[in-house]
Amino acid sequence: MDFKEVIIKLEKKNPGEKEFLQAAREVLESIQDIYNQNPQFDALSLIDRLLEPERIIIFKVPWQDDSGKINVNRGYHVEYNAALGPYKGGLRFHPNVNLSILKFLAFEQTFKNALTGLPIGGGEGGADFEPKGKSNHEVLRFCQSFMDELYRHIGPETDIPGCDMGVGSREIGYLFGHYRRLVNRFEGVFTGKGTNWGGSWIRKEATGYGLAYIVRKFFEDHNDSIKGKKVLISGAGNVALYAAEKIFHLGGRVITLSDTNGCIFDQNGIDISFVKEIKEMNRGRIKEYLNNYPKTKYSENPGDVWKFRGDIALPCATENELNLEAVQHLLKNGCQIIAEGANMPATPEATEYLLQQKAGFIPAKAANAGGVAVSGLEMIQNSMKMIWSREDIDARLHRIMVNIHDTCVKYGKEKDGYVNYVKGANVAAFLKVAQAMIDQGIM
Ligand code: NDP
Ligand code: 2IT
Repeated sequence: MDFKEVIIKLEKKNPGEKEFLQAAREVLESIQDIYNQNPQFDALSLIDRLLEPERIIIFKVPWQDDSGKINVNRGYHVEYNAALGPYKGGLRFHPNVNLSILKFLAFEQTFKNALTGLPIGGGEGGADFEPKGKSNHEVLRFCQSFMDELYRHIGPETDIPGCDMGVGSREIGYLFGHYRRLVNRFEGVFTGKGTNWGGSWIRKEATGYGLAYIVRKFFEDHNDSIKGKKVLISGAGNVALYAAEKIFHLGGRVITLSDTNGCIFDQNGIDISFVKEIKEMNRGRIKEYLNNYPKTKYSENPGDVWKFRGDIALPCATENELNLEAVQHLLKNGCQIIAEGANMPATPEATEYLLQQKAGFIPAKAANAGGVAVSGLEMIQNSMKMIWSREDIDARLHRIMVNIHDTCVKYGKEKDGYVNYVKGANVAAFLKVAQAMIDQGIM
């Protein structure tokens, strides 16, 4: 099977869906060999079936702002593939949300979830709504209107949304509260819930902590450690902050963070607790860091993060934030590993260059799987009506990340010893999803 033809067909069928096509091309490139070595895959048209989401819902979300004006946003829910379990993935509220972005996220999520080893399929939803700058009441009204439609499509055994950009504990609370009221049932239909009403310990921290754990395992395999390493991180949201916190616990020094307005650089190490206060508690701007640390360098270009010298680079902001020039800079400056906290932060050219250079590079579906893994653990706890301890969840998260790392090594190690984590992650996940689809008949 020539995958060039598959790509041409996919482009025709999904015109203009830049991000979805980008994510699909990367996976196709990795799995082409294994696909062709197993003729049963093609005999069963597996690739065509995998490239089509099972269901997409698009709906209107009207809501009233504080001035009384009625606004209309567009809501989406992409139920990509449930061969391994109910649809599971985040909800994203961001002004640039469109079908292509949510399809790319749901497609990636299907493979990522397979790597966790938990019984979860892949999905993603969201809306082109900007929570930034809105009052709590406006966010509440938006979430209620969004849920007025979404509640029909989700359920603890069907589809369980969780956090992504612009959706954190506040939004999950508002969404869950309205769902509960609409269906008159208290059930584990969301993850990322408050720990006093069914949420799991460590879910908030899980993506960032998991990212640090997989990087630690990478260094252990090279008889090295995170201790004393300089770490460049982009973003200052959920993923970035908890990656920074765990890196600090493990003895690394986080020297950059960013938001959409700019980035900060402190050679001596950033005070993570203060950034948490600015971003998590006050929903402020990263620039406010200078109020307490006036000597910190600030640039109005968030992309400047990659110009500094660091041993580890963790892009944790958004897709396509790390381009070819940035990775060339990083490698020239001696960066030993780039691990993706965000989904698809490296552009295709950057990814290609990193693999050509045989650089240490762990792609998102392996590196940031800790978040959805703990979401999976939250679902298990909810269905057992039990709460596991913080220590227990942390240990399970750690085991899952080490296992994902080793799975990538198993499927991605090349003859010269270089580990192509992109290939490893894609092949391992594909084989798992493909087998489940074959077992279940034609779907
Ligand atoms: P948040 O909304 O909590 O934070 C996003 C952060 O990134 C904000 O600080 C935002 O700045 C910043 N940002 C966004 N775009 C840019 C940009 N172009 N340049 C610089 N900074 C930018 O989102 P999350 O931390 O939850 O998500 C970040 C990434 O991680 C996304 O790709 C998401 O899909 C992925 N992810 C999230 C998981 C989760 O559980 N939350 C799990 C796995 C992956 P500002 O404050 O100015 O908006
Ligand atoms: O990209 C991701 O893995 C997430 N946004 C987490 C989704 C979830 O359901 O916890």
